[in-house]
Amino acid sequence: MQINNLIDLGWSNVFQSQLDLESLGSHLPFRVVSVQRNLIECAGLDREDQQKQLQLSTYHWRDEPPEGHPTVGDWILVDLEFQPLRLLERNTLIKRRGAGKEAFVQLIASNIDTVFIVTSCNDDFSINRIERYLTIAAESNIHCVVVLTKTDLCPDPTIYSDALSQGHQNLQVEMINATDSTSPGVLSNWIVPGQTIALLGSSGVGKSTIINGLIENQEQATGAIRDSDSKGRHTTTSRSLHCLPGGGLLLDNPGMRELQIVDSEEGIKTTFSDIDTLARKCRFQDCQHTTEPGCAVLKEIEAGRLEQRRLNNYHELLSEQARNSESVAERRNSDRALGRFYKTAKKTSRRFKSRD
Ligand SMILES: Nc1nc2c(ncn2[C@@H]2O[C@H](COP(=O)(O)OP(=O)(O)OP(=O)(O)O)[C@@H](O)[C@H]2O)c(=O)[nH]1
Ligand SMILES: [Mg+2]
Ligand SMILES: [Zn+2]
Repeated sequence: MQINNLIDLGWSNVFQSQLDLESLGSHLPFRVVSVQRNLIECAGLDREDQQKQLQLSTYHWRDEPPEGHPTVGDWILVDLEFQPLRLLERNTLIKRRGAGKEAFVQLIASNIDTVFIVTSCNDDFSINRIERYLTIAAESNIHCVVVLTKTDLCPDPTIYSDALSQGHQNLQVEMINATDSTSPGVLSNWIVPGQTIALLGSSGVGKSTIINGLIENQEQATGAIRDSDSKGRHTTTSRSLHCLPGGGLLLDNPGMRELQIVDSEEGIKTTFSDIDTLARKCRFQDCQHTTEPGCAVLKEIEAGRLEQRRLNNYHELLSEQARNSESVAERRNSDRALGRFYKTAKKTSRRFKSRD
């Protein structure tokens, strides 16, 4: 990663304005470029404005709730000895409910300006899943572009783009062969110097191949998919940020098996704004748009102007959102109570020790 100034790393007024006069002389901002287990890899400039890589331990944030932990894309303020002080407030945040039985929020990336939703012209393609990604990004007002890969392996890739344009007229879609060095060039239109783009999508769709093509280097390992079901083999195992030669940053992500939404009420409203607007015209205020008379949403479906699939996915995401947000809120409360318990226990033990 070669940088000459902080703007190359995505620094902007949004972050600058969070520094007070004291911080300006004695603190340095570093951007998180990868997080692996307990190690945070950061990039920034030292006092002499020389490029510097920094490795920090996550220990500093041990008492913070999950959302207070550094994630890729964050800005961390350090002192002149390069010791961590605090995280700067995030401009945007992409998160999901972590996989597994335990309810917890998993941070995917922060301070992202654009998301490339990458999917290939094969069995991976799913509009329902694309709407999930759109919802997660919309929750943070992040602009999305759908990137359809493997157009070279598909006799008629327009089938996929046509399917997408139904009900998503304003969605920007790019079609590429990521293995052809000239093809990812069309994505350059979306890459603005100083801005950060996250590539999200299932394993094997070509995220790392796109990154290698755009940075003109084989920085990221890529791996073949299974022929039987077009599924990838989870070649990329951790998130990492990469600088492009012409400016702009790309964030590679491991393919996600499951993308459960959480805290995404606004994201659903934005992604399904057509249904949300129609719902206001339903006869009953609490209309569920299933069988109710006078339902404006069902009327649109009957008229062929709204897909039943889209309504089903809307319902599915709404109930998932309610379920996950509730269980995560319960978990947050019990974590807080546990935190209070430990603090009190620590204080009591200190009091007893000082009496000994
Ligand atoms: N023919 C063709 N092959 C592609 C294209 N994009 C990616 N591939 C191939 O698909 C396989 C998977 O690509 P990767 O870039 O590793 O996929 P990924 O999305 O990074 O996968 P994970 O790291 O597992 O999440 C590799 O063998 C690539 O060469 C494309 O547009 N056309
Ligand atoms: Mg990869
Ligand atoms: Zn209705």
